[in-house]
Amino acid sequence: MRTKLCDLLEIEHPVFQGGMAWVADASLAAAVSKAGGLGIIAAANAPVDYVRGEIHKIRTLTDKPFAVNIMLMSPFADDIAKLVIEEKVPVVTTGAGLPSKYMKDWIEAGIKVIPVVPSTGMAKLVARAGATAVIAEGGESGGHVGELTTMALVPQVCDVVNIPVIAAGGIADGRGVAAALMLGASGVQLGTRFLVAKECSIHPIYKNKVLAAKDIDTMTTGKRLGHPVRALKTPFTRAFLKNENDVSKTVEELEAFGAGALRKAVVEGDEKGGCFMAGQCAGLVKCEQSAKEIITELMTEAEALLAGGGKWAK
Ligand code: TUI
Repeated sequence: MRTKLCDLLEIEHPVFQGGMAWVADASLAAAVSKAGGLGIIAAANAPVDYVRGEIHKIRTLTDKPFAVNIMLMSPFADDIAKLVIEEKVPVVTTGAGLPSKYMKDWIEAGIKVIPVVPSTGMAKLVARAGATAVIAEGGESGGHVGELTTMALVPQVCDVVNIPVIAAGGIADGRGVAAALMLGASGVQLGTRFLVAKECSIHPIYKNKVLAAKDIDTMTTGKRLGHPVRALKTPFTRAFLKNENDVSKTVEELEAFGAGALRKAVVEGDEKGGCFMAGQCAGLVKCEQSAKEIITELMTEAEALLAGGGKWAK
């Protein structure tokens, strides 16, 4: 299945792999890009040398297009913003903030800029600033989430911008892909499904938790900090919520409690202290597959559903 997004980015399938912090490295991104989607390296909170290394690595693995995701709350965001220009990264996605101050330089450098937007207001703003496309991410997704749901957000964003919209949040199979295209999206971004890709090197305990998760097994914490995060319900998330509801705990204490918890989940598989970020669609994720198998299955299922209705896909 091809959409205008495929021509714009020179990819075969309109599928992005989310730029998941601590998870989305060059190996996973290369596997997705080789399979015809857009692989994304997460800069997350990592320093510039790590991200440079991953960019160099992906170039040894594939000559297909890829992206770097810049987490705008990172203390290194300014350095990574310069790095992507130096390294001539073809596509940049952003999350957890407004990328306005960087966009002019990126666009002048020929970088395609695709910000995650949680609202129509932000979508209009980045479109006016020259974004190539926007990712409309609903609060069903894992990690740092906005308020609106994918179902409500995607068509409203499609109505206010003239650039392609990529739907994210709650999509894990071909039904989600087909639905997103019917809402007006030109592509999809999936995180949770790619957590269990064979080429995804997170701890096996993390993968097993995602595979075992049911519909109601995620929750959000961190509203009081201004950046709610969705993760699997574990001793960590329950303890975090308890602290959050305890008015005697300061914001600094809460931040300190959460620090390092994602790394503990991804690297150590720490069932007690780890924060296992995942989306509400974890219950749809049933088995480990290669990135190629995931993308092929998504496209085959969506095409079958859209046969007949496919004429509406943009
Ligand atoms: O960024 C994400 N997901 C993430 S980032 C992350 S790392 C992290 N860890 C702990 C605490 C906080 C972050 C884990 N998952 N998704 C994209 C996304 N962007 N979702 C929501 C937004 C967003 C929110 C507000 C984008 C822009 C925005 O602008 C508001 C403003 O005024 O800056």
